[in-house]
Amino acid sequence: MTVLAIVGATGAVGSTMIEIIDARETVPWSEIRLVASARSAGKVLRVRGEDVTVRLLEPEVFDGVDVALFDVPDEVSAEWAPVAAARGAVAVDNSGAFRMDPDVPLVVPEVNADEAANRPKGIIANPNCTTLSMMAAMGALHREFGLTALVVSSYQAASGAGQGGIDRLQAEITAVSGKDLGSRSGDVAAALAEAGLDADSPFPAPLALNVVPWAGSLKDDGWSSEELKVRNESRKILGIPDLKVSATCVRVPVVTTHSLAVHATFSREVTADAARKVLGAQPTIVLRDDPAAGEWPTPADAVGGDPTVVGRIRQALDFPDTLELFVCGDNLRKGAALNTYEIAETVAAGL
Ligand code: 11C
Repeated sequence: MTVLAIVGATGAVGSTMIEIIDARETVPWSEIRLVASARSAGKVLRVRGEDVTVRLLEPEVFDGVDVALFDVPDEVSAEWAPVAAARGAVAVDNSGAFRMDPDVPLVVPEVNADEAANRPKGIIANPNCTTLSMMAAMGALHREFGLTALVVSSYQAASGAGQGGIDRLQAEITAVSGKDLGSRSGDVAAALAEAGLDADSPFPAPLALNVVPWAGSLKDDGWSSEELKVRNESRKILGIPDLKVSATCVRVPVVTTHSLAVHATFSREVTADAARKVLGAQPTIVLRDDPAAGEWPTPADAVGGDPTVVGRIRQALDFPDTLELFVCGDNLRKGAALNTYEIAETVAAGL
């Protein structure tokens, strides 16, 4: 008997997790237990062709569980992942609660799978979706060329803010569609106000027909929490404590798939062709890199799929040993549910 629990099973990432599990030819679990807060407990969801009733989050729900996946807010994970671990489960947590804890490994299986075995607290953390979207590519390039610095701009999808973000973007698009918006973005705000959408957004500015240079909460010196996560988590996953990282995180009106423009500097000589060879050999990456043929990565190419899509690979003209590249990864799949589930499969293989 190997039992999997999914805590937060009814959210945007939880639903994607169930899709991923449904699509697997085989799973190592004899039981899959769905768990949620009182608001969703009692719902019935289909998992691998069977009806499963969502159970309430309470300590006993973890009895007999081998691996418990958490996709819930930080404060819920902070309280409940240790409860699951104390009851004998390995908790795999997709919140920010434990990522920088030195006793909790932060795992991307194709980069540092070995670290999943070293879990003194019985907890393994899954990275932030923005960081994750570039880790398959950065891990492969780092192994070959020795990464020393990253300058990153993100183009983050609305679903990074969960179902509320998806719903909000959809409502904004509906509000502006069919309107004559003229040539001024102020007209977008007017259209949203007319539709009663001038408050209660998960985003700090209109997202339809706009870009918003903000994700997360305000930290010291004007940095956003998301930008600091990209820096700290990249260092930990890649095992480069002094990696130089500077990130600007931007929200764009895309429903799902985060994109990143990456400026990556290496300690060893690198060419665009050599990078293409390395990335092309990485099974979890798809290269779309032929601008002459109109081939480059876009969120539409990556969404709904497992691989990270990479392209626009160029040797920087004025920076030695530096590449420019563009990366797209489905933030609900590799950025969240898929990587979390891959960690669970890694753990199950060692049980
Ligand atoms: C976003 N990346 O797009 C964030 C969501 O640390 O897990 C995920 C936040 C996190 O808004």
